[in-house]
Amino acid sequence: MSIKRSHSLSLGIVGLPNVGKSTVFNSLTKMAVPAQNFPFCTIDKNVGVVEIPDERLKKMAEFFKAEKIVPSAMTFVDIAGLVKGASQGEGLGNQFLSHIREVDVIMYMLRAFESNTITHVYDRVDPVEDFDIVQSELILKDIESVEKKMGNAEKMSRIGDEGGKKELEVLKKVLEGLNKGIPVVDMKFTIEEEEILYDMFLLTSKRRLLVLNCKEGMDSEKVLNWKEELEKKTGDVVLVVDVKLIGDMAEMNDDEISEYVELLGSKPVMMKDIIYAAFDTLNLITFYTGSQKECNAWSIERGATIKEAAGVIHTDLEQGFITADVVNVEKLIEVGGWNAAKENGLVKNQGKEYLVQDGDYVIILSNK
Ligand SMILES: Nc1nc2c(ncn2[C@@H]2O[C@H](COP(=O)(O)OP(=O)(O)OP(=O)(O)O)[C@@H](O)[C@H]2O)c(=O)[nH]1
Ligand SMILES: [Mg+2]
Repeated sequence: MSIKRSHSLSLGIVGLPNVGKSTVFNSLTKMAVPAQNFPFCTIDKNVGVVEIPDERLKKMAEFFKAEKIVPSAMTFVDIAGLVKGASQGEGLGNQFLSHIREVDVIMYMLRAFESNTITHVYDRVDPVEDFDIVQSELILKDIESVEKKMGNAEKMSRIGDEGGKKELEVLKKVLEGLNKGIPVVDMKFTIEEEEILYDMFLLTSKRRLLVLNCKEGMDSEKVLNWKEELEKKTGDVVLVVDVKLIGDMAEMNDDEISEYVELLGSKPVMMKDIIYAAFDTLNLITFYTGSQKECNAWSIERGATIKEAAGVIHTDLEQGFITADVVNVEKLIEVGGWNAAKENGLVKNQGKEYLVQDGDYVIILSNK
């Protein structure tokens, strides 16, 4: 059995109240490109889809003079702030946790900025402890879900069901770890166990991305210490972001942004950097298809085969997969198109085991 390779990209934002979650979310709404296929569409107040900025796709579409451009998309989910005891129903957050069950990445928004006017629920600034509080709530919620599932798995295994037995074993292992305060993502599993876990949608089984919400002029040594401590604790990427600035920049046009960046003297982390970081956290790469009619960008996990990539485009293409012609999209444009790329020996014919590379432009031959 192979690992399921997700090609969708969705991110849920968690954190204490008043830390900047909605500020990030709202600035996304301003990234809308209404004429495109993936404008920011608000599915409901707290779910939005935005296209992934992609320079290669832009160049490719210009080259082909494409009538239609279809970028990869990323779904963002904003939930209400969590507080200690949220998993037991404290505060508002608990009821929204179910909204992030199915996301791929969880972004922890951690407040590092001080403010007299914006209340901190615990009256102090400590992003490291805040991370622990929020993660503990997710762990407690997972314990609840695992215990619920165990009842059913026990019944199944008692009547001799093999699947039930295996599930019960995994659940026991997970519960033991969770009870020690270990998030599922930091536990070790076999591929078979991972398969079973995949469908359980546990909150702490998701990859993490950490954002330290700082503000211009803060004590940079303090920020760096927090960043290092969090990196050590989690092994994850920790972005230092001025969320409020991102919010303000969402109101500016490109010229104003360039002017502002010049004024700052250094390039701040922008919304698209957060999107790319999420992309990297999931270990995704982008491949391309298309021509004059339509240019598409697709995302898939690094290490996927061309046959699996075909399945991202259409299940029929995967089932009927015969072979694929592959060339790096930038080289394709550089040499002046398909025929020139072929003449220059840049197009390689690949079988189903070929591992897709970031930036591959592919033409798939399928008998379905
Ligand atoms: N000074 C400062 N204020 C910020 C920053 N980020 C957000 N804020 C302000 O903090 C307040 C709360 O921000 P939100 O983005 O609504 O916070 P939230 O995490 O969504 O809060 P809940 O939805 O209540 O959980 C707003 O008034 C923001 O303008 C920041 O980096 N610096
Ligand atoms: Mg909010």
